[in-house]
Amino acid sequence: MTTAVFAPPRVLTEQQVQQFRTDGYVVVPNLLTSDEIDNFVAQQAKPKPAEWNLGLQSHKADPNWKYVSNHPRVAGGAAQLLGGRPFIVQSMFLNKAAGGQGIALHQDTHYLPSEPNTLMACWLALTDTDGDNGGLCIVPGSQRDGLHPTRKNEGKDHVSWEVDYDMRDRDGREYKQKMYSFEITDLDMSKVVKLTVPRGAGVYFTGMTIHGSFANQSPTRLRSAFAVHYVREGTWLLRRDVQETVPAM
Ligand SMILES: O=C(O)CCC(=O)C(=O)O
Repeated sequence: MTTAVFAPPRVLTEQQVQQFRTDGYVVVPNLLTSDEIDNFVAQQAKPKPAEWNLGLQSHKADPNWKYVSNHPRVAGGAAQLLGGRPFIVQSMFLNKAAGGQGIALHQDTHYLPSEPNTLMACWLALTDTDGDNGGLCIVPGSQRDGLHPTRKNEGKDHVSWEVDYDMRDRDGREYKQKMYSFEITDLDMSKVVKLTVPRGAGVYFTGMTIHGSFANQSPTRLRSAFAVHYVREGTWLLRRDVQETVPAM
């Protein structure tokens, strides 16, 4: 019997891989073409069958979400950084209209604990994004400092919510864990970098890298993004709602 060899395309240069290792993130231009983005955005604007909307799991049902989450350049870069086949944990369409709130700076590991912690993301800009329209912000090198203390964000510039999640560990032990709009309490604002990410580019970052965004202050410019969270094959997600990961590509 022969086993299929997993041979993803090489998307990132050695230098880009190195930047991800050192800084906990890397911005990679041209992951999606303009036509691919136009098509995704056009499909999003149309009415869709109700069964395609699975929330964070819509990449399992919606062909357009599936296309982007499994895209050889998007998932291929994740494969390179993970050193193995990426499995899709969740996907999110992050449209922020003029005046829209941001997401308080956080580490994804707080939201998506996993064992081992191989969590990473690819955040794709579907419009030109920057500090003015509420683009992605990062703290370079923060992936090395462990998990930071948090509180629930209640400020008006950032969304605020709270959910009791069902959890299950590898041994089958089940429990509830309260999660909320995490805000890091010891954040050094002088270290926050507001990234400029052009349409079609993606930002890969680790589950430990501090990131988030501020409100869209532009009166006219939409900020639109699509984010996919991946883990390496064999990783156990503790949250039950995202536990059934699917192999990418
Ligand atoms: O798009 C944003 O504003 C933040 C996205 C984010 O937190 C994520 O993709 O994990």
